[in-house]
Amino acid sequence: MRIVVTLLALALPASAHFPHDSVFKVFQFPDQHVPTMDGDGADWDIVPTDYFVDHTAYRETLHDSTATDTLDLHLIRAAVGWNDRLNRLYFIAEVYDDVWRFSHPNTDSLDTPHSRMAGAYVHGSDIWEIVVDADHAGDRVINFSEEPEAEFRYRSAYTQNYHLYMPPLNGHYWHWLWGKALWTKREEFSSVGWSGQVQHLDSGRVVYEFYITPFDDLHPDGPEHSVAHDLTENAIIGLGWAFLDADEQADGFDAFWSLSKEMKLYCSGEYISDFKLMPLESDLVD
Ligand SMILES: [Ca+2]
Ligand SMILES: [Ca+2]
Ligand SMILES: [Ca+2]
Ligand SMILES: [Ca+2]
Repeated sequence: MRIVVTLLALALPASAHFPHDSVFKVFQFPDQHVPTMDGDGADWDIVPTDYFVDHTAYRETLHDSTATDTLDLHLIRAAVGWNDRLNRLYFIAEVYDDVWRFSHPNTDSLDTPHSRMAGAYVHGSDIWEIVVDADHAGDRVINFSEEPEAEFRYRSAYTQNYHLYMPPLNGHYWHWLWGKALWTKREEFSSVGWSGQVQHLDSGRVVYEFYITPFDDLHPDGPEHSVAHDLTENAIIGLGWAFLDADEQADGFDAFWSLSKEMKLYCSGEYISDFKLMPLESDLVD
């Protein structure tokens, strides 16, 4: 199985990325300035403005539009950083939405292998979807095999797809990895913090921070069976994200705002963007 997967990966053009003419920057946090996941963006004040993207960077791929209505969804700013020692990617977004959806009655069945594989209850909530292909191999997220055991083994193994509920669903359930590696929720591998005076179905502004650990091979059986990606200065990684705005429906989304401007970023590293792991900014060098 592994040989087949490798050949499939090699068949993909490693240079494929979207937009073709862009390389986004990943800010390097020095050890003494690693941000705290608390929904307070003050620890991102050291990040220069050219590391942030605003709402003009996205394309709405469900209706094929770049026309933004900031009264409907305003992607005020978002950025990503990294830290060499902790080997993590850190994210922040500030978003205004006219209708936040983050309550769902079927919580008991959400955090299970079945729901993660079947995609049950995924949509109908506001979601920040993150796709990471850290070794930049163009690896796919899903569709490895028609044989369930093999498919379950390799989903998100080489390119990870995270669905982050924004705010956390029912106040606590914050992310859903598209695969069976449920152990990535442990704090050594991922964490979240957010702030915002918002109620379900009301409008408002949210600040959302989280970190994840990138993997070159993510195994459902645990970290001892997996290969973490070693983030290295000046390397290009594959990274993409999209904001899924659910306003009207409890089981679907109304808009899919993609940073790569591709909707298929959800399923493959072919459709995500290039990001460079930047050196320390000169004013932060000891
Ligand atoms: Ca913070
Ligand atoms: Ca909206
Ligand atoms: Ca990969
Ligand atoms: Ca919404």
